[in-house]
Amino acid sequence: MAEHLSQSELDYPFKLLEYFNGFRISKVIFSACEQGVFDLLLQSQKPLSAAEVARELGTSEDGMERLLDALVGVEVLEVELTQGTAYYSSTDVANLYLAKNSAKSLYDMIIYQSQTIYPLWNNLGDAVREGKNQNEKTFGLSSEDIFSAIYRSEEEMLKFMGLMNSSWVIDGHDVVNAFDLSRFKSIVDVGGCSGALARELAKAYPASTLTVLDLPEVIQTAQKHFSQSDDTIKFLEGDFFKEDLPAADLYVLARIIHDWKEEKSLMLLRKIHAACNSGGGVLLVEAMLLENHRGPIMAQLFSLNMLVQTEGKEQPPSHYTRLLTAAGFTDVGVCRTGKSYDTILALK
Ligand code: SAM
Ligand code: ASE
Repeated sequence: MAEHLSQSELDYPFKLLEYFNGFRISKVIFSACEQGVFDLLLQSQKPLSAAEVARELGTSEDGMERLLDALVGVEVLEVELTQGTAYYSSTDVANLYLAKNSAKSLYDMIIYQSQTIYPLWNNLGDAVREGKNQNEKTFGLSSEDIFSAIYRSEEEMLKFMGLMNSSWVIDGHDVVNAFDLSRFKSIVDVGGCSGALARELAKAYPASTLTVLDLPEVIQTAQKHFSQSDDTIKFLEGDFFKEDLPAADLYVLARIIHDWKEEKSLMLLRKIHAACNSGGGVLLVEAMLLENHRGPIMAQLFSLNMLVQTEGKEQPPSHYTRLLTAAGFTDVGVCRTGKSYDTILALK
């Protein structure tokens, strides 16, 4: 698709057209994941025709052929012709990231994007007009209590936790190694959800103890559905707005501050500062905007996502630095990873 980009957009708006069609490409990948196309192609070990894929997955042959052709069009699948029949196979990237049970699967991220984010973004125009989230219009739920909307059913809680979990498959390593955290012997991941980031921290810092603090139902679901046989991390039920926090050397706040209005974020940071051991600190993990807000495009899009789903927004490092300083932290250091999530370390 990008082969025409050297030509002027004024002669023919190739780039604009590609962007308009972005939602179609998203849905092609989402539907293929949901139908199990990538899992089937991985298992089969040999290229399959559209008729074979359709038969195995119980779909129409015509619909499946068009879907497979579009996946070849975006280079997620490959195709070869044998005696006039097209045979489809996966690429290494699809096998690694799109198959459900692969080591680096983003399947759970895709399911949440398809089934929750996509309907919310259908109301993006209203979100922009009203300046508030669209939980009420999209799902019939109060827009005030954002996590009771996000966790509106057991199934939704599992899907959201799956989304949170899958991010750290691709971003965990860079985030936990952005700063040397080995001097912090007790680490609490505040709002740590399924425990995925805490597991990455435990791997990188085996001499530190890792505790995941989250709402009681989230902790119970994490233990039931996301625990691993070799887990060294601990879980703690609590409400970080209503209850005292445990003492620790380091508090990790990953994708927490961006959920809330400034006064709530500041209250939480002050509480963390009060509970923190001396010489300790706090590590923020967020998709940070550039200071002039001109990128990265992922952070700009995530900020719109925060608008449709929460009460927060994405921010540049100077905003977080100001909050951390107001809460009493010093020695604020920023590390950009160059990927989706950046980090800030501040000390007490
Ligand atoms: N830190 C995780 C990550 O980045 O993958 C999860 C981030 S998620 C956007 C926000 C987390 O905060 C959820 O796990 C949610 O359950 C938790 N949370 C929200 N309100 C909370 C509260 N009042 N007390 C404790 N945890 C809370
Ligand atoms: C939150 C993060 C997310 C709250 C709601 C969310 C994400 C999706 N919904 O703290 C993850 C990052 N954003 C996107 C668009 O995937």
